[in-house]
Amino acid sequence: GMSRGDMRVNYELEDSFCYPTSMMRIEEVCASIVRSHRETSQYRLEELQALRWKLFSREEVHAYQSKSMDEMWQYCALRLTDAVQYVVEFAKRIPGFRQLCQNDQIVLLKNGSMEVVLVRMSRAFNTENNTVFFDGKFAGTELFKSLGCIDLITAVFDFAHSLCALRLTEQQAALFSALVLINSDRPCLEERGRVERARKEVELALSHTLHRDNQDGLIHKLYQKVSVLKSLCNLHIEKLRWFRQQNPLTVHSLFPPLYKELFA
Ligand code: MHQ
Repeated sequence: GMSRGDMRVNYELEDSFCYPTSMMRIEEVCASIVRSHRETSQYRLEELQALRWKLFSREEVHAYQSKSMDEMWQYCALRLTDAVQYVVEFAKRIPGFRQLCQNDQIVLLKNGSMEVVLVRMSRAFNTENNTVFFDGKFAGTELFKSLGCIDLITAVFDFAHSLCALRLTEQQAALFSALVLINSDRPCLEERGRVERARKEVELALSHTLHRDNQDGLIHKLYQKVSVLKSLCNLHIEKLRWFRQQNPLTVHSLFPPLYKELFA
């Protein structure tokens, strides 16, 4: 006769017939992107939550403000490059990204890694006092004064604030990060069709997750953020050009190679 075990197998088969294969595929895409995000998030959310009231003292802020522009740019470029490296690792762990040709992977990272860093910034942001986790403690905009581009810093902080207001879950943030990265509108893609298909899957995964979370309305708010991200990254590159005009040797010999490759 038939044992209970066989019955269970039959039920599982039946279950999978009820779902269209594409739905199982979407669940898989969701799970792998969320896992990639979790494994490469640099800081865990609980870690950041526990530290959110650890602020720099007045003296420490003053020490950062007294650094030369040169020194502060070098330091921030280093911190930013660390963060970018985690984003590169995130990308490499997404199946839909890994399957693209090397040229297109590089194009997507060149155009999107800073955008993903800015999405990730909202995890490390405390909206109650407008501070971000930087170098072990929480810092306000004034700490970055010596960079000489407070307009960029203010815009970046405003963005983090507005993204925090959406109160994304880690899963939603992971899928939004993948959406920002896998963008088939980037110039110089060799296999645009494949990037489009990979993007469609991420879009489905994101809308599926938002639907399940009863937050379908978030999708258009997230798409609005994409254009802000692009303008922030352009502003960052513009500021870097401005800095390089004054300190070409610093950029040339003291900035991390990956930073130069991506932004200079
Ligand atoms: C990441 C952790 C993280 C690390 C570094 C002018 C210039 C070179 C940069 C943080 C702009 C200055 C960055 C360091 C400023 C906007 C940069 C400098 C999430 C992102 C986060 C918090 C970065 C956010 C942006 C910062 C503060 O897991």
